[in-house]
Amino acid sequence: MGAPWTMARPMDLSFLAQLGIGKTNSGAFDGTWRKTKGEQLVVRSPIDGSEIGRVQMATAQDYAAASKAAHATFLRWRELPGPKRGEFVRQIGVAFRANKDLLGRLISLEAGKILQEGLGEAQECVDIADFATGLSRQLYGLTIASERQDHSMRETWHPLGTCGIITAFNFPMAVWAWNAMLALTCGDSCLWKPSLKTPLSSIAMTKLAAAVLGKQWAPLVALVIGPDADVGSAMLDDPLVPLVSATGSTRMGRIVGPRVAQRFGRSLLELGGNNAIAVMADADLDLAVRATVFGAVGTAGQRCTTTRRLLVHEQVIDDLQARLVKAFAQCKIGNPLDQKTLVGPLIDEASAKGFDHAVATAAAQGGKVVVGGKRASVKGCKGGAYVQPTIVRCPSMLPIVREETFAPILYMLPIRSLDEAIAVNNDVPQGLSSSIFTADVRAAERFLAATGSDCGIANVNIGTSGAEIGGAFGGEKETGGGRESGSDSWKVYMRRQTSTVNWGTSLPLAQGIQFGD
Ligand code: UN1
Repeated sequence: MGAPWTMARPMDLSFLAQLGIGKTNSGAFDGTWRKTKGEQLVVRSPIDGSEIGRVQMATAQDYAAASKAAHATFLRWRELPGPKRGEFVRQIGVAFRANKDLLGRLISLEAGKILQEGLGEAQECVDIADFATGLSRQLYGLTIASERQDHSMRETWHPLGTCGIITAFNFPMAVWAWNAMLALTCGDSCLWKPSLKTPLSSIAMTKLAAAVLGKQWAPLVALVIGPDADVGSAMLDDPLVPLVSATGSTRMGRIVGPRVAQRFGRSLLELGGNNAIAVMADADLDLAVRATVFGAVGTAGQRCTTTRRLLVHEQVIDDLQARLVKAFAQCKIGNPLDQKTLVGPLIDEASAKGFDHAVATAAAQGGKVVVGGKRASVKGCKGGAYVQPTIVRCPSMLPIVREETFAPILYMLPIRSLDEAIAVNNDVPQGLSSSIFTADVRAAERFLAATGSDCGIANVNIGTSGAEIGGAFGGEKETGGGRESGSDSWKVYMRRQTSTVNWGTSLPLAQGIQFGD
């Protein structure tokens, strides 16, 4: 792995064929690849803007066919015992594992993240398949003490139906895998609407999973690549889709949540983050620097969990700033397939404009750019949108700091106490990830307490990004409240049933009610 994929032939596309991707690809899978009649989508690599493939997009008709097939297959799939479903999921994980290098490279090519992070994302797909395999034997319910004589009460979990999965460009494979592997184990079918910026990743994953599932079960991993107005809209209103799991912007979530609720569907929302690291005066600054660089600069600042705010005790802020300025300036910006690169391109020019706008706005509002702040040009990658990792020193929470800009901009603010760190951490509309660097166990525990961070993820002495799949992933407030991946997140993919059984010979009523006797 590695060597042949470096700068020598960075845009060698021949490996795509090994993932079943051709020059022109169908944008809808309902068990077979449909002859779609939608517009043709030209897929470009953010690395240099060059074309890497085409997709004939799905129409509303293709959507309906995929939804129907997914639902029909669900009706049979739900009858299979959980561990039998888990065996399919295990084999899908084996396929991910066997193709990890190719998948990592495709992520790098299509989403622009550096190869190491592309491989990390492919590994996340393997990990969640392993997790879901084990889960298939652990879809536990409860037995509950009944108040009535000779009665037993229990709670069981049953398959729900088709799970609609809407994913963003920044995790073009893993977010689907988090949802799909759990959904399949839980006895559901899946219907995936990927970002139009990363359709080839979705085709590759669907082909791998469908090959394992075989003809009989392949519609469980249905796919529709098409515009929001056609296929996205159809999914939100589709009564055959009881759960829509959507990852993306808060703006998107504001549309998805109410639309799905309108028909009493369930939605699982993973929306914007505005994640802070608090660095206390007693923190290990070496650790804090490393965690901050990975959190702010990794994936070119395009993770939901990216560190966007650094809240630093005034006693150490100048020291930390000097170290970070040095570290940021040393991050190599370049082609993400080059092993030395730490910062790849932003997804597109619109994102780079967002970066320019945020930097200019921060400066206008009283922030000072202490490193970065400009576009970068990368040799051989003229068509890509590259920017410098940037730190803006802010006197306080400027208005722009409340907004999520999907780019490597870190706002650095002084704080004077733990209480202030917590208050500033919580003083944004979003609530995804947070962390504190301190050697003081009291401060750490206070940050994690009910009166501490209000985020779905709160860490100590590690950064805000790079969560493991074993935990429940998601956040509060404008982040949307959803939880996916590990822990008991699987419960949202199932329906809960409470059953009371009378094994006696009389009919006592609950609450001791006497009715007519
Ligand atoms: C996202 O940015 O949408 O914790 C998800 C992380 C990754 C997932 C990020 N495991 O950074």
